[in-house]
Amino acid sequence: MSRLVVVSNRVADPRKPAAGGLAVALGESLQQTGGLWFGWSGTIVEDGPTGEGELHQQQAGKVTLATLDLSREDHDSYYLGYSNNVLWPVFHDRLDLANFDAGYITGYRRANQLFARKLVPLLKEDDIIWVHDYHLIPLAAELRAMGCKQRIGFFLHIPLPPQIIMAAIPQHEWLMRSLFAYDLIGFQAQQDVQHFERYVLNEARGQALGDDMFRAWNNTVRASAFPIGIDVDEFAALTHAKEAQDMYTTMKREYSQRRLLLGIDRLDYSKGIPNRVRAFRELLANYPENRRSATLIQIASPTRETVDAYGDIRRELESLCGAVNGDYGELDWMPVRYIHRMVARKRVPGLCRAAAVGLVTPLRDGMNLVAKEYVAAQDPADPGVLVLSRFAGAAEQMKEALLVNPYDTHGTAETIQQALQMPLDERRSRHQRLLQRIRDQDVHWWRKTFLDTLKNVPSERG
Ligand code: ADQ
Repeated sequence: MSRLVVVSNRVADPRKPAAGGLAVALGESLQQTGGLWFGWSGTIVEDGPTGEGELHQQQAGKVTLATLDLSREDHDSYYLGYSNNVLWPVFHDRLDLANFDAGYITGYRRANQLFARKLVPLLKEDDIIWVHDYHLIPLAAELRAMGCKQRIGFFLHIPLPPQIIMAAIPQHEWLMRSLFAYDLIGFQAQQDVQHFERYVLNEARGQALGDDMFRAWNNTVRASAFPIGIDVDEFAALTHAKEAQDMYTTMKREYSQRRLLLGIDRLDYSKGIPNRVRAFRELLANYPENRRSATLIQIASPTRETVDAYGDIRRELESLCGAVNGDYGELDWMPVRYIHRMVARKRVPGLCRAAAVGLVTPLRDGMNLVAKEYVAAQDPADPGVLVLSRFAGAAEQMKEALLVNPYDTHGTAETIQQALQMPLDERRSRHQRLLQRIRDQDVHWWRKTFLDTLKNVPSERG
């Protein structure tokens, strides 16, 4: 069995539950094959030389974790700059928030070259390499330039934008050409594959060969959708564990007279949280019977706070929540509870189960795992209703949710009202079908399908 090598910006010890579902899922294959997980250590060396970094190796069971320090300049241009100020906003259709500083691309390339240079000596001839996410798009091209012939797959966790938006990135052609150094590109949704196809046909003047095979720049690659899932069984077990049960009981007691609506996100502009609060406000305005009853709990954990756009969204949200509470709140009822913190993973299922409505309304999202977690946590006998943005990758799979356009405040408010009013038998039948789908295509299915496809994809590189 070939050894699996995973490369991602950050690395986690797959044996620790805090590592999260993805790490645990990748960890399974890494353990089975005595694999290697390679990435940034999280350490920034303040006065370190650019393009250099110390490599650390440690064992986590059968898995080797190899991590690399980054100099301040590499970190700022590769991670904060190009990854989070160019690729993240543009890939989420937010050209207005992109900063095409010319220095960023140099650092992005330099860091990818550094990753490749440090990885090559650790590789074996028949390794299977799986690279994750937008930080590392050019990694395979750098590895190929250093002579690597191994099979290399890439999974993009965020959306691929339409051709016309992609074309706004000054280095778009270089980025897309870099993708052709992989043997397999995995996207979250069919729509991302369509965006890729349009780019290849119209911008690169390449060809679609059928069976998800594409040819451009004298290379052939397979590009398919592999919607990422959650570990449904693990999440169900968490739901029945003490912490989640306690959370559920507390919420049910505290809000016994109320209907809970829940949002759980990183505080990112792609997640559409202000739009959600505006829709909630409209619900209270248009359907007064929800006053003193409907309560929105919005948990928004801090993220990337050194990037300007994140400070802006925080201020906007605080002011919106304050205004709704000021306008509609009563001495014994606050319409919005906004918490700018991470909640402990073990408590998430209990919170989800206590909520009559799960609000997952991003303006754009690669997949959105909270949508799947909300469904997995419900009591099948009396499940809550998922209100889901049509712009989340999850919407392609989760058609039985109530799909909304989060830009349409009025329409979203109407749909939330529909969710609050939905009869029990309809809630049950929608939930049953959603649960079946997320069970059939869970995170283990995702990992296995991607890796099986990567092993079998025709490769010109031997
Ligand atoms: P993220 O944008 O981070 O990831 P998402 O899928 O929504 O997104 O959530 C990841 C996990 O973080 C979930 O397990 C969720 O429960 C947890 N989480 C989020 N906010 C939290 C909070 N405030 N407190 C506690 N836990 C919280 C990217 C892409 C997504 C894609 C994932 C996986 O942007 O579209 O689904 O990768 O590929």
